[in-house]
Amino acid sequence: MLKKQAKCTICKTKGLKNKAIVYLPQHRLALCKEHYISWFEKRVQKTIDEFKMFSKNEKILVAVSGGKDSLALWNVLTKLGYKVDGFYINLGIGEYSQDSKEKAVNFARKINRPLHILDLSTEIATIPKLKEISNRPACSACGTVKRYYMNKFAKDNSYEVIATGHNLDDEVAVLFGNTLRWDIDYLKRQYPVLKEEEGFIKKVKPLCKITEKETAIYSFLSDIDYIEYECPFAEGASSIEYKEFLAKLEEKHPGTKLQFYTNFLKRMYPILNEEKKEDKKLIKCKICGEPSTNEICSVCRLKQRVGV
Ligand code: Q46
Ligand code: ZN
Ligand code: ZN
Repeated sequence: MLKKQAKCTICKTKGLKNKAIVYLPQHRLALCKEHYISWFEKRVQKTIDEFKMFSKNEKILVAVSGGKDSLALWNVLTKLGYKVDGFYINLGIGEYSQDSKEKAVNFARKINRPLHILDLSTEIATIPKLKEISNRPACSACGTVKRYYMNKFAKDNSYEVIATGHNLDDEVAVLFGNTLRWDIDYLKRQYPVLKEEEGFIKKVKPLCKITEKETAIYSFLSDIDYIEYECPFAEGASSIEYKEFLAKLEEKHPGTKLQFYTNFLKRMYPILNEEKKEDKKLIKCKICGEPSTNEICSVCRLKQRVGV
């Protein structure tokens, strides 16, 4: 909660008396609009530097969903002077896809950057159709095809890095779930940078230390028009339950989420990756040539089931 009449912490140091509109308890800061926006952008820059994510010479592709995180990310990176284009996948999920596409297209126009659009219905099939045919949860088929087409598109169009809008809440919820299951294989790979490896482009998460709420405030203060409702398939995902639980903890003990995540990266991640066990060998899919752990990759298998 923001104390009534609180003054901006940064303004105060400059002898100014601007009222704070945002209070960040875990950082002990109260900020005015201008200083909140610059705090947010500096924090993203710091994360990029800390994890050596990319440089200003690299061609970056940001995965745009039309939601606040991906649009805020595109906005910040562009303002920070990076060369970033957008990539939107039309998943064919009724009204949700129509509305989110409109937001992505309008935003690209606003910041005057190219937005590439890939239509899943012409590549393979829409998500509702894939869910029906594959008999798998929508999100599992969706995750597989999104990863595949994003990577393939980036490679075919000589992008060097893929940036996604995953925020601290997303990362902490996944970390929490993986820890509950002691899923070592996933924990070993939970890092804000996934290095380029055979057939895979480097992937980064520059918002990994910023909460969903902080991104929402940034988007609001920056006049970013984003889709405000979730994909209908998101309902019931266990990560939402984890997020609710973690939000309660955070309320009682501000800073818990950030600590859980950063201490994992600092203390646990290196231990998990100490022994360099050979990961499952990647081979090329016999049909499309993309990297895969099986002779035929999961997208080509899905395609076979769809009959395309
Ligand atoms: S878009 Fe796809 Fe999400 Fe919708 S079907 Fe699930 S994974 S919830 S980020
Ligand atoms: Zn200020
Ligand atoms: Zn394939």
